[in-house]
Amino acid sequence: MPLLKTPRNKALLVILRTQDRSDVSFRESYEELKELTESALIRVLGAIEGNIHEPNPRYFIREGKLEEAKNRAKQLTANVLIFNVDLSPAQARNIEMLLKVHVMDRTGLILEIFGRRAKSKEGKLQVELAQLKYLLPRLGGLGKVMSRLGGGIGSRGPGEPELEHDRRKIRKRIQRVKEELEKVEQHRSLIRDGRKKKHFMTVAIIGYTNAGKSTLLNALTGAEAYVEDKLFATLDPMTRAASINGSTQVLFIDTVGFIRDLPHDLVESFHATLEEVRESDILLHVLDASDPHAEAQKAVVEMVLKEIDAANKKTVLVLNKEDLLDENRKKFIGSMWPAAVLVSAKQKVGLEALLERINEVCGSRKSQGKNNFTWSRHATI
Ligand SMILES: Nc1nc2c(ncn2[C@@H]2O[C@H](COP(=O)(O)OP(=O)(O)OP(=O)(O)O)[C@@H](O)[C@H]2O)c(=O)[nH]1
Ligand SMILES: [Mg+2]
Repeated sequence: MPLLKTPRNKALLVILRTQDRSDVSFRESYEELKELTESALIRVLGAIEGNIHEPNPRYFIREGKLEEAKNRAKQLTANVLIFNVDLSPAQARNIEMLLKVHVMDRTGLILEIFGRRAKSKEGKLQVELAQLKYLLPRLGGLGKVMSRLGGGIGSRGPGEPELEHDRRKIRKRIQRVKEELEKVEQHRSLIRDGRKKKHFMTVAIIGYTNAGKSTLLNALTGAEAYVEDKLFATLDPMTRAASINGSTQVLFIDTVGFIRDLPHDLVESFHATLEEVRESDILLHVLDASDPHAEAQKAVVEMVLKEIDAANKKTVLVLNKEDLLDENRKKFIGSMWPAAVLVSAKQKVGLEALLERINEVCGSRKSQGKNNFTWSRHATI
């Protein structure tokens, strides 16, 4: 059976430590890749690890590691190797050819999750653009990461004329998707102008994936945004209103989560969504305070904000999942981030203090003190 048609639902993870990411431990990489893999609904059967001093141009890993991967995959009956690094299109192709097993890299895996999650027209277009850009240089391998996309693109054999035909088709489609996305952006920009005229305050909820952004949106506004203990549960931004002190109308915008080492192309594809972040009055940076890697995750989010020109916005740091913290951890994070607001979005704890802080930071209305501070969900807009 050609590899293209075989399933990719049982994975052997290949965890590599490279020179430029020597700060990330095997354990951390393994846990992240496992979560990503499971979020893509692929089962993890096992993992192998290796240190890479200098990537092999042909296969990224050396012969010995290839042999080990082959044997473990066979022994576990894995049908896909998932790498925690990004491979060049040729490297992925070469490994597939040699080992006769599907190969996915970290970006391919993230795109796979995005593809499953996007629901709105805009979300789907953004994901399709990212997938097409990823797919273009990868045509010609045995397995096509996104073969189900683009109306059968890549479903034929790897002959050169056919490949050229597919490439042309993809380039055309990229152009079309970009044009459609431009229309979406224009539409969004009109909506934003309308909000500005009505003096709404817009608050973008941003943060690392799985930090609890959608849970917080739901808690603050009574919305019913999709919440799940998986990475990238949210792909489509949702906007909901609440009012503070009966008058200040606030629009909260939920956004796609960030993750470290997101390829630039991928960030670019979410331009329309990220524009909402850039144009908002204030950012709520939600951090999972119970995660041992919270500090590193905060740094990643700040880096992405820089990349999208939103680093200088007024920001309130929200330390979420308070209910999971013991007293020691609370003290520790309290001293580390004294200006942050501690909440539990799930238990709806600390929300009034958070809204008061938002009100203060925006300076739109003088805070009236805790006792007579009110907010209502589902404000009419
Ligand atoms: N214990 C606890 N769990 C929480 C809290 N807030 C969110 N969670 C859980 O964390 C997981 C992720 O929550 P989401 O709201 O989907 O997180 P998100 O930041 O929107 O995630 P993405 O959309 O995937 O980026 C879910 O299982 C939530 O139930 C909290 O305050 N306490
Ligand atoms: Mg979410």
